[in-house]
Amino acid sequence: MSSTPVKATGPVDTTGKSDTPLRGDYSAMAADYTIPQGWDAITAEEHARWRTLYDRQSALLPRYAAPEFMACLARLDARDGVPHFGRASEVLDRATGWTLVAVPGLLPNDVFFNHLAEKRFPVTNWIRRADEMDYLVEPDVFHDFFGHVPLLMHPVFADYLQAYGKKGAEAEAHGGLERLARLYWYMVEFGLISTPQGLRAYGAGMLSSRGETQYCIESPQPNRVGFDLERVMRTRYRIDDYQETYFVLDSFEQLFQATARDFAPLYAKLAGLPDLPADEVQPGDKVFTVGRQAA
Ligand code: HBI
Ligand code: FE
Repeated sequence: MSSTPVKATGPVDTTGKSDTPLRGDYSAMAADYTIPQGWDAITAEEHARWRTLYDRQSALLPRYAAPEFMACLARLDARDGVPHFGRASEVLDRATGWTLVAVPGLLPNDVFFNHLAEKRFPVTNWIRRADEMDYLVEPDVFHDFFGHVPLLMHPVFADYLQAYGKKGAEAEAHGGLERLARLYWYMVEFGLISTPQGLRAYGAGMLSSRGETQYCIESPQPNRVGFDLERVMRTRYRIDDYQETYFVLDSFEQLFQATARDFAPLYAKLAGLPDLPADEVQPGDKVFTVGRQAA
């Protein structure tokens, strides 16, 4: 099973339905949903669980992960236990000006976007239980830190994520939230990138999941389609299983360049077009087949 985070329900519902409570403690948070990390209260058993997850995923990286992801992860020196967000923020700040803030879990879209726009990445402060090593409903500290933080050390990707966050207010104003969420889901959580050695994973949702790290590169089942902003914004996605389509970047620069335009006219144009299913190749798609680059 995938450990990809499903969309929140409950106090910070990001999908319009609120039926199950969220794991984190939202009772003592600041107005911007931040909380103290509570690093000193992390138990030896929790640090050991972090090391198990870290070592298990790290073993897969040389075969499946983008080289940039591996190089950035190494600079964070985060193997020994659940990272101290303040100390990790010092390393991150020197690299790209980003810092980490501890949060109880998923945030309302507007709060989340505002943190990204100000180069603060929200990291959940709790770790999954021992019986959740392979499947997790909400993102925990391992998904958020191991999955998302490494590429915040990469200047181009870090600039993309800030530019993405700045698009939040525009999306709220122009009915584009769902489309902006798809851009995050496909290109931050589940993105692939083309390299001279073949396709590699860089998305946080796949690289924090043992099963999906391998599946997204090796399985003949999902579609792998060259990145196109409108195509991504029109394409629905699954939240409770491996993805049926992965989008492939030529470079992180390509993703950053895609945000260097107003999205409002795009939202207006797409409003008149039907959504696309997650499991179908479309006319005009640049299709990558397993084992070879695009035909
Ligand atoms: N909150 N903490 C947290 N982490 C996320 O990744 C996150 C979120 N809230 C909303 C959200 N992601 C998605 O809806 C994005 O598409 C905005
Ligand atoms: Fe995530």
